[in-house]
Amino acid sequence: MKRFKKAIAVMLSMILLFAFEMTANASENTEATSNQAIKVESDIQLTTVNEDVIKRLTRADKPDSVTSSVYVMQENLNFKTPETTSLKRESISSLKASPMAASATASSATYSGTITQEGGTQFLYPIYLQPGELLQSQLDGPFSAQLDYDLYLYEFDMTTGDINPNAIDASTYGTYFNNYEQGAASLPENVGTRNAAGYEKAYAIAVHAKKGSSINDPFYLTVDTSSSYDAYEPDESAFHAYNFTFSTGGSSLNSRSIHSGIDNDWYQVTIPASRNYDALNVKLDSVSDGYGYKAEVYGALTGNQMVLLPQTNHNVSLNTGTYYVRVYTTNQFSADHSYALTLKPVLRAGKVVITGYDSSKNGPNDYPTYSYGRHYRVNGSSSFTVKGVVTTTDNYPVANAPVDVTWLNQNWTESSGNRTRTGTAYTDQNGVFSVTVSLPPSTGSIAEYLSGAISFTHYFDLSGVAAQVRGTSNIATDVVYHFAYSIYGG
Ligand SMILES: [Ca+2]
Ligand SMILES: [Ca+2]
Repeated sequence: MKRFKKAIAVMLSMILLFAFEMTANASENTEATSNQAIKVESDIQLTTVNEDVIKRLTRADKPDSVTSSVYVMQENLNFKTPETTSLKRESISSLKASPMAASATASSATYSGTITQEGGTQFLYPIYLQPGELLQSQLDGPFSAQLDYDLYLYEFDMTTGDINPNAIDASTYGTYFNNYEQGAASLPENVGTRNAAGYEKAYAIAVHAKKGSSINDPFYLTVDTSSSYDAYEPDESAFHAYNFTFSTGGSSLNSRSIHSGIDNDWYQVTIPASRNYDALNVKLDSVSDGYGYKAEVYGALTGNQMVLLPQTNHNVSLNTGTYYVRVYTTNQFSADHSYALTLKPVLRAGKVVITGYDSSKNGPNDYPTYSYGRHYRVNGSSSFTVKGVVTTTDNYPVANAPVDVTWLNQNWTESSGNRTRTGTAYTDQNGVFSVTVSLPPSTGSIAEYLSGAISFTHYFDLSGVAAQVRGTSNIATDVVYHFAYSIYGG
C-alpha cells in the first residue's frame, strides 16, 4: 500500500510538473527543466561580493585594439610651411567652471581654422606652460564623415623658434559619427602634457588633415592650461587609457577629477571570453551627474574609429574584447570634486532555487511527512510566500533579476478561478526574491489517515510551485501540500 502511494506521489509530481510547464512556461524551452528534481531544501553557499574601491591605476600598455602613431610617429608633417600664419580665435565657451574651482589658475581659448589640402597642417604656437602646469587641447570637427583630421602636440624651442619634430602626444582616431545628446559627431581628438621641468616651457599644437580637406568645414581647437588637476593627468585619449579591473561585485574609483572643460579621462576594460555577465553597469555619482559629467563606453574599429556603445539604464552590452570608458563633462567642471566611477558586471542568471516558504496560517516550518513525502504545507485561503535565490552558475548572487512565481492546484478547473496564482518580484542585492500570493481553498481531494493515540484524517491537495527567472530557462519547481481540513478519527 505504501509503495503504491509513493508511486502515485511520483506520478502526481510528474503531472504537476508537466502542468506547470504547460502553464507557467509555455513559451520557454522546457526540455532542460522537465527533469529537474523536486526538492525543497538547498544549501547554496553565496559568495559575498562587496563592491571594492580601486586605490591605484596602472597605465594600460600599448592597447591591443587601438593602434597609434603615438608610439611610432610616422606622420611626416611639414614644419616649414604652415598653411596660414594664424588661427582665428573663437569665443565659444559653453562650459563653465564650478565656483569651487576658481582658486586655481586656468585659462582656456578656442580657435577655428580650415585646411585647404589633404596632408596639410595648421599650427598653433607658442603655448607657454609654467612648471607643474598641465596643457590640454581638443580638436572638434570638421563635422564631415568624409574628412579625418588628427591632433599632435610638440615641444617648441623658445630660443631657436623651432618645433621639436618628435610629437610628445598625438590623437589619431578615425572619423566615426556617433549620436551624442549634443548632436552627431566623431569623438574629438584630445592631447595633453604636463610641464614636469622646473622652468617655463613652450609647446606647439598641430592639426593635420589625414584624409581630405575643406575650406568650408572648419575645425575647432580648444587649448586649456591648468595648475590644479589630479595625479593621473594627462590621459586625454584612449591611447593613454588606464587599466580598470573590476571585480564580480563591481569596482569603483573616486580619486580623480574633471578639472577643465576639455578634460577627458580614459579607462580600458577587458572583457574575457569566460565570464558570468553580458553587460556592464557604468555609473557616476549623483553630484557628477548633476555637473553634466558623462561616462561613455567605446569600442574601437579598424583605423581607430571609436564607436559609442548604447546604454540602457547605464547598462552596456559587451562581448569578449577590449573597451574604453571615457569620463568628461558636458557642463560644469571642478578640480575639487572627485568623481566616483563604478563599473559593475550585470551578472547572468544561471540558476534559481526555492529556499523556503511562509504563510500567515502555517508559518515557515510546517513540513509534514505525508505518504507523498516531506513537503511544505500551506492552508487553503491563506497567504503563501515563496522565497528563493537567483545566482550565476558559479554561485554569485544575481541582483535585479525578475522572477515569476506560479502556484498551481490542478484539482481546480480553469474556470473556477482557483487553479493558479501568480506573482513577480525582483531579486535584491543578495539575489534573494520573495513572492506572496493569496491562495484559494483546497478541494481536499486526498484523504490521509494518521493513526496514533488520537487518530486523524487529513484532507489536502497536492499543489505545485514554479519560480522562473523571466526570459531565461532557469526554473525551480516544488510540490506543496494544499491543506483543507482535518477530522478526528476517520
Ligand atoms: Ca582623426
Ligand atoms: Ca584627463
